Amino acid sequence: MTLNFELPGELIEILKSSQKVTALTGAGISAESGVPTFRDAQTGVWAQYDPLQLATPEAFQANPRLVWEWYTWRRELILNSAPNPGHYALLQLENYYPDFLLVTQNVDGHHQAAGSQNVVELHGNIFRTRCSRDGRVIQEVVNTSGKPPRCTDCGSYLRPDVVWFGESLPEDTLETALEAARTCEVFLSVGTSTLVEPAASLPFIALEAGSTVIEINPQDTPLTPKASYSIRGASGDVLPVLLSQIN
Ligand code: BV8
Repeated sequence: MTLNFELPGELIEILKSSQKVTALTGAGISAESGVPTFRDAQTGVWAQYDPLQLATPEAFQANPRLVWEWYTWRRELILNSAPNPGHYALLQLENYYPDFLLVTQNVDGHHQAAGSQNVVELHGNIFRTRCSRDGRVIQEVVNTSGKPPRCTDCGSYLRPDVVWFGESLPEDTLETALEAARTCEVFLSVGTSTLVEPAASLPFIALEAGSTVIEINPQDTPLTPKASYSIRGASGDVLPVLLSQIN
C-alpha cells in the first residue's frame, strides 16, 4: 500500500505494539545532509565517472590515484555535512524500541554521528583505512591527495575500509543483518534503491519471515509492490512524522 505519509491507524498500532524492529538505510537518508546518492549524478570533476566503476578493486588496481582521490573528495564532502532529522529520528527509534538494530549500506558514519549505538555497517566506513595487502586497519583518518599512502609495514597501498563491488561483505556483519531481518516484527527500508545485493534482499527476507515491511522513499523501488506499506516521501520528513504518531 502506497501512502503519502499520513499513517493508517493499523500501521500506528503495529508500530506501537512491536518490540523488535530492524531498519535498513541507504544513500537516500544522507541525501538531505547534502551527501549525493549513488543514483545522483556526481558533481563537478567526478561527473564523468560512474561510482559503480570507481568502487571496485579493479579500478583501484588500474588507477589507485583516481580511486583514492575520489574517496578523499567524498570524505571531505561528508566532513562538511551533518546528520539530518532522518538520522536523529532513527536514534529516537533506537531509544523507543527494546530491541532495535540499524543496518546501513552507507559508509558516511552519519548514523553514529547522530548518536545511534546499534549500527551495522554492511559496506564499511569511508573514514577507516586499511592496508590493501594484509587488511590491517590503520587507526587515524588518512585524507591525503595524490596517490594512496603506503602501509608502513609492507609498503602496499592503503585503501578505504569499505566493501567494493565484487567484494564479499564481512561474514559476521552480513549474518547479523540477515538474522535481524529474519526475526524482526517491523522492518523499515529507508532511502535505498533496493538494487545492490546482498543488502537489497534483506527487506524481502523480512517479508518472507512475516514482518511488516515499511518502505520510505520519494520514489518507487523493486520493493514497493511487495512492501506492506510504501510511504512516498523524504526520510527527513517522514521519520519525524512517524515518531510523532507513535509517541
Ligand atoms: C557481493 C561501499 C559476493 C563503497 C557499496 C557481478 C560481479 C560481482 C558482483 C556482482 C555482479 N553483479 C551483481 C553483483 C552483486 C553486486 C551488486 O549488487 N551489483 C549491483 C549493481 C547489481 N554486489 C556486490 O558486489 C556486493 N558483494 O555480492 O559479494 C560476490 C563476490 C564476488 C563476485 C560475485 C558476488 C558488494 C556490494 C557493496 C558495494 N559497495 N558501497 C562505497 O560507498 O564507495 S554499494 C553503494 O551503492 C552503497 O553502499 C549502497 O549500497 C549502494 C547504493 O545504493 P543505495 O544506498 O540504495 O543508494 P542509491 O543511490 O542507489 O539510491 C538512493 C535511494 O534514495 C533512491 O531510491 C532514492 O529515491 C532515495 N532517496 C533520495 N532522496 C531521498 C531518498 N530516500 C529517502 N529520503 C530522501 N531524501
